[in-house]
Amino acid sequence: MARRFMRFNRASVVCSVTMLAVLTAPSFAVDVAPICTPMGGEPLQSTSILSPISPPAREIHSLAALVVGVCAAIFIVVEGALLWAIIRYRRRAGDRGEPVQVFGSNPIELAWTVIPLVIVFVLALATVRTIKDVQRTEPPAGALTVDVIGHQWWWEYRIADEDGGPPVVTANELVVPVGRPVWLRLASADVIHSWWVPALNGKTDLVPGRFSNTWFEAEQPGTFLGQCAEYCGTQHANMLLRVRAVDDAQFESWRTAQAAPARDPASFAAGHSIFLRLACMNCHAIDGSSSGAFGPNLTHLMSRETIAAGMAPLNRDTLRAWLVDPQQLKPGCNMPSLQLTDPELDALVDYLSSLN
Ligand code: HEC
Ligand SMILES: [Cu+2]
Repeated sequence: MARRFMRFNRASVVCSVTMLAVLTAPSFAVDVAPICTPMGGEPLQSTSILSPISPPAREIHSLAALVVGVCAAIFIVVEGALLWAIIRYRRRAGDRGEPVQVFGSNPIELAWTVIPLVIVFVLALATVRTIKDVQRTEPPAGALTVDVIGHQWWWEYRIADEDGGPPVVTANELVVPVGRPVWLRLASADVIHSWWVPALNGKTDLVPGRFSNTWFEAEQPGTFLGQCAEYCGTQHANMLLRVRAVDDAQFESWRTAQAAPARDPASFAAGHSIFLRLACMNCHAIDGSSSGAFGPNLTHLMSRETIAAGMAPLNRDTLRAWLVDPQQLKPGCNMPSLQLTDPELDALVDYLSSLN
């Protein structure tokens, strides 16, 4: 009898330890394999929520640490008391009959009512405070305003011009100045998407028919990766995010280059005329040539590091492969194969890769 109880005790210890291990196994870091190292050679940041470099991301991280810490303390106290009781009061050889029966204890009842109440109250206050800071309703002072439009399966960015000029329009890769707040106004062109760059901020949904806001401030230079975080169709997993934080001077020169007119097509007349002759121009804008808005703006295509929302590094080879058949690289995406001939492909690639 006694030996059987000992065995039961050992089993419960093994059970508890296994449970502890499973429950605390790190399930935070969702790593997206970086397919392309940044142009500037700056560090490529991981997509872990454990390395925040922006105030809202840091606040979310601290709140998570507080909640996990409190829960871990509760777990240790409760599980410790349980183990202690199991071992201390186990049935020993010679024990006969029922142990002493105890009914009710005001101090204990009070303790396990009041302590959880206080804990819940503290966690609720900390959460409300974090939500208030993270979900601002007004842009932070001096913020750069950027409109983000989610499309199946790519991101459109419109960076406002403080001097009232037209916004800079680009796709998939956002460049921002280090140390300046960025105010995002998010909208969707089709279904619900979610903008999530874990190092910068929590997830913000882009809901058709309404605008949402969020903000971040990159405190270090770097390329920060993210991922659409709301299932939005076939290529949801390949709707990647890339935010490059650079110093003020680099940002201004990037912005000036993006605002400049597209490269004069004169020296690439063949490719340019194919672009205008085929359906390309209905879906894509190139300043001065076309204004399609269904697909990414190609005015300064080659200033980007990747193609098709982060799927592959952008270069002549991937560009050509994309034009041969977008469905090969990104099955189900909203660009059809236009069945181009080899000379047409060559001419188009020459023209498009001049757009820097
Ligand atoms: C029916 C609309 C449509 C037509 C026609 C079309 N495209 Fe696209 N294109 C898209 C969409 C949508 C994407 C974004 C695909 C994605 O990433 O999911 C895209 C992506 C691209 C990209 C990659 C852009 C980037 O930054 O990742 C290039 C380059 C491109 N198209 C060139 C062309 C050319 C050249 C033509 C004509 C031969 C053409 N497209 C015809 C809709 C179209
Ligand atoms: Cu999406």
